[in-house]
Amino acid sequence: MSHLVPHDLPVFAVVGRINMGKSAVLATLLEVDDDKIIRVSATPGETTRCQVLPVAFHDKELLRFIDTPGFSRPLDAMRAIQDLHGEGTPGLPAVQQFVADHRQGGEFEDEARLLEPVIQGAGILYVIDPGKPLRDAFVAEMEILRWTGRPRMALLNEKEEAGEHLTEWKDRLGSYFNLVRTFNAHKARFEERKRLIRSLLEIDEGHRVLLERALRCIEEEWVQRRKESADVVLEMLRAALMVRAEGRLEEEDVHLEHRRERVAADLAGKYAAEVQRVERRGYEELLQIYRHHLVEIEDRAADTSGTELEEEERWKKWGLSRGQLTVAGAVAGAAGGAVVDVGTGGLTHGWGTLTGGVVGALATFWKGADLPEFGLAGGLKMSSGSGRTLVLGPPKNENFPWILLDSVLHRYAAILARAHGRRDEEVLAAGRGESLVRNLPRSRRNLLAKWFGSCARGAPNRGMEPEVFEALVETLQEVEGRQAA
Ligand SMILES: Nc1nc2c(ncn2[C@@H]2O[C@H](COP(=O)(O)OP(=O)(O)OP(=O)(O)O)[C@@H](O)[C@H]2O)c(=O)[nH]1
Ligand SMILES: [Mg+2]
Repeated sequence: MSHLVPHDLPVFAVVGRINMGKSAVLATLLEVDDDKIIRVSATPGETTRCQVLPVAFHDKELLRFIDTPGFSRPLDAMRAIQDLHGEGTPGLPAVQQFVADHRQGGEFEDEARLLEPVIQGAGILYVIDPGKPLRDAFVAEMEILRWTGRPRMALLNEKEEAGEHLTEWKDRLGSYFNLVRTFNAHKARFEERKRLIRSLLEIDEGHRVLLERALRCIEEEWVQRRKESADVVLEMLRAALMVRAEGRLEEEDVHLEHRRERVAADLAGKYAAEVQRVERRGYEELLQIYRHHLVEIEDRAADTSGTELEEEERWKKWGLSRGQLTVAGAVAGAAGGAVVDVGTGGLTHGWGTLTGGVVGALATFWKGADLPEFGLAGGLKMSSGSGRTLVLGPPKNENFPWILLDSVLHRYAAILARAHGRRDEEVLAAGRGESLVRNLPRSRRNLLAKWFGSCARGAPNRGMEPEVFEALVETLQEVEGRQAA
C-alpha cells in the first residue's frame, strides 16, 4: 500500500459516505465515462478498494486522485479511534494505529482502506450530498478526517435540490474543512473542473509547481481539442455540401406518376443517407475528441416515404438503360432562376412534379425543429442534360449549409455540457432552441457563405480554408462561452 502516495506528487483521496457520488465526481473531473475504469453505480458500496487515478500529460504523471470505498460505520470507527487514543483529541498516530489494526479485514475494513492514502499523506476531498440531512454519522466522518490533520476540502455534490439542509451543511463543513466548494458530478463543465483543480492549490501549497503545470496542460489540451473540432466541422460541412445522389429514369416514365414518385423517393433517400453518413462520421469524431462513449446522435428521419422494398425493386428494373438526363443540384453562384430547367418543354410538368417529390421526401428528412425558419420550399435547382441519369445535389435553398452548421453548433454545445460522471445514455437531437448561426458577425457569415457556395457547387475553395478554420474556431469558442455564461 505504500505506493499510493509518492511524496513528490500531489495526491488527493476522494472520501465520503457510501453512495455520495465520490466515483461520479472523479469520473466527471477526469472525463471517464466508462464503468470499467471508474465504476459509478446506484448500488451503495460499489467501490470496495482504493483506486489510483493518475492525471498524466506527455507521459508524465502530474497529479493523482484516489477513489476510495465509502465510510460504512463512521460512528463506531470514531469511537474505536478515540479508544485507541484515550483522553483528549486523537491525532494522526491514533488514526494510523486504527488503520494498521483493521487493514486486513473485519468490521472497519472500509474505513481502514479509505484512510490508508490519507495516513500516507494524501490531501482529502470529502464529498457530501447536501440534499441529505446532516446526521451524527457525517459529523463522525468529519471528526475522523480532522484528526488526520491532512489538508482537506469539502465538495458539495448536489444530487437534487439541496434546499433546507444546505446552510446547516455549509456551517458545519466550514469548521472542519479548509475549503468548501460546490461540484456537481452530473453538471460540472470544463470551467468548473478547472476551478476544482485550481482550488487544490489552496490546500496543497507543497506541490504548487506540478499543480500549476497540470492546469496549464489542461488548458492547452482544451484549446487543442477546440481546434481539432473546428477541423472536423470544416471537413463535415465541406463533405455534406458536396454530396450528390444519382438515380435513373426512363424518359417515358416521366409521365407515370408512381414512377416519378419512386425515383424521387429513391434519390432523396440516397441523398439523405449520404448526408447523414457524413454528419455521423463527424459527430463520432467530436465525441471521441471529448471522450464520450455513451452519447448517440439522433438519426435524421430517414423515412423518405414509400420506399417499401418491393416497390424499390420494381423501380430498379424500370430505371436502368437509356441515355442521360442530368439533374444537377448546384447552388449556382448566379441567381437561381427556374427550379427545373429541362430542355424539352413537354417534360417540364413531369420534372416539376419530380422536384416536388424530392423536396417532399427531403422535408421529412430534415424534419421539425431542424428547419426552424428555413425550409426547403425553394426546391432544388436542376439543370438538364440529355440523358436519364439524375443527379441530386444540395438543396437550392441557401440556408441549407447554415442549417447544417447550426445543428453542429447545438450538438457541440450539448457534447460539452455532458458530464462524464453520468452513466445514462443520451441521444443528441439536431436542433435545440434558437438559431446560433444568426448571431455570427456579418464578416464571418460572409466568409462562410462564400466558402459554402464553392462547396455546394462542387468546387470547394481550398484557399479560403485557413480563414474558414479560424472562423470556426472562434465560433466554437463563442458557443462554449455562451454556454458557460
Ligand atoms: N442526480 C445525480 N446523481 C448523482 C450525482 N453524483 C452521483 N450520482 C448518483 O449517485 C449514485 C452513486 O454514485 P457513485 O459515484 O457510484 O457513488 P460513490 O460515492 O462512489 O459510491 P460507493 O463507491 O458505492 O461508495 C449513482 O447512481 C450516481 O449516478 C449527481 O451529481 N447528481
Ligand atoms: Mg464509488
